[in-house]
Amino acid sequence: MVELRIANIGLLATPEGSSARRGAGQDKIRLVKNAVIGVTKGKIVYAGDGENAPAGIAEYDAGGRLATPGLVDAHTHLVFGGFRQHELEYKLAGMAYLDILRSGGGILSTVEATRAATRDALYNKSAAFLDAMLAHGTTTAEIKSGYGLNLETELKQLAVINDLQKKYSVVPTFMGAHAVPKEYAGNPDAYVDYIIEAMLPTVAEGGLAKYCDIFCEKSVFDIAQSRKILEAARGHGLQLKIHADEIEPMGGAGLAAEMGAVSAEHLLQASDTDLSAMAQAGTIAVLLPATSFYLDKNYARARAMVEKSIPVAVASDFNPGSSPSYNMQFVLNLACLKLKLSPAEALTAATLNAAAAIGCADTKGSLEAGKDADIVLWDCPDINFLFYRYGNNQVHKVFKEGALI
Ligand code: IZC
Ligand code: ZN
Repeated sequence: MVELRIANIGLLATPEGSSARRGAGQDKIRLVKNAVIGVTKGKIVYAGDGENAPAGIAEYDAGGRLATPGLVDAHTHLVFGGFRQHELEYKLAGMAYLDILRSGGGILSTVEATRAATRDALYNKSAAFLDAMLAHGTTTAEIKSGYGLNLETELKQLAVINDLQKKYSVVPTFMGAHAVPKEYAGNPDAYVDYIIEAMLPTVAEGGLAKYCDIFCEKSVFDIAQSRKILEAARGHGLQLKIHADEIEPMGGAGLAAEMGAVSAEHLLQASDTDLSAMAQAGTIAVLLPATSFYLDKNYARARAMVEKSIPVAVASDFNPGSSPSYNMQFVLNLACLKLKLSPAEALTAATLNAAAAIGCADTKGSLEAGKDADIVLWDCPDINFLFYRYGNNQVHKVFKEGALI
């Protein structure tokens, strides 16, 4: 007898396992028609055919709909002050993302707004985003700091993320190396030292972050500065992520492999050699196609990555500049149409592989006994339908640890 039976699931679609799937394995998902999911104490205790399903104390009728694992958004910058709608006109006038940043705007304008915001205001705004994300099928998200760029505000952002953790399933990443703040303009090495001497020890001692990330990009942080920060972070027991080879080819993907980073993100310009190094090291590629769309860039070479046996995840990159949307359904449309992932590969990318990229594949990312009951029922008959339609919210209902949202 289970506490809750989610019955009459037309099709259950899920990757399987507790670690990232790669190569041909990324395309292999389990499909069960006329399925039932049994839930007790927020955990899945049964996921399979209706005939052999256990009885339940309560029953929810899925109405023949598609069930998948809750989506996992493995890369967001969702705690921020203000927005950047004024940049739309700069973009239309032909100004590039990095030019806006070099002129003191972009990330740096969000830094000003985030420094000025109270912790409560940041919490309320972020909680509203997470509620809206749940309504769009995202049940777990990674969140980066990086709009403080001084100790006080980085700690404020991380405190907000840690507060959100009490109510939402979120994973905190420290990203003090997101840009060089105006206080250190023209002197990035001094800012790198400040991160290493003043920020990292406090963040690590407070247990405020699981990962350390860095924006390794032309005119932001170069390879030597990135290596220095990541080595220091690793020394403090943080795991590593890198914004690598997004706009200019920098060799960040190779650095991710060399440093044993859990993941490398973006990767539009990553070289074949560096991709092979990632495959060898088991580095997860976190691809952000909504950012390619929004910056009007090319798309990462996802097919080459799958062929090289790199586990591929996708994420929204939700932030006020280069990706002002948290909608993972749109990310999945792009994963199929632009990254050329099959629907099954795309589902794996947004669930199990994304969970692995943020260290929670043991509890999230698939519909299997023992995992958290984070389940989305879609107004769709199958995953082709889910990924072929776009622009409308196709969520019917979301269960978070067994509770109907
Ligand atoms: O606020 O522009 N790419 N960091 C690196 C971002 C985008 C966030 C932003
Ligand atoms: Zn990012």
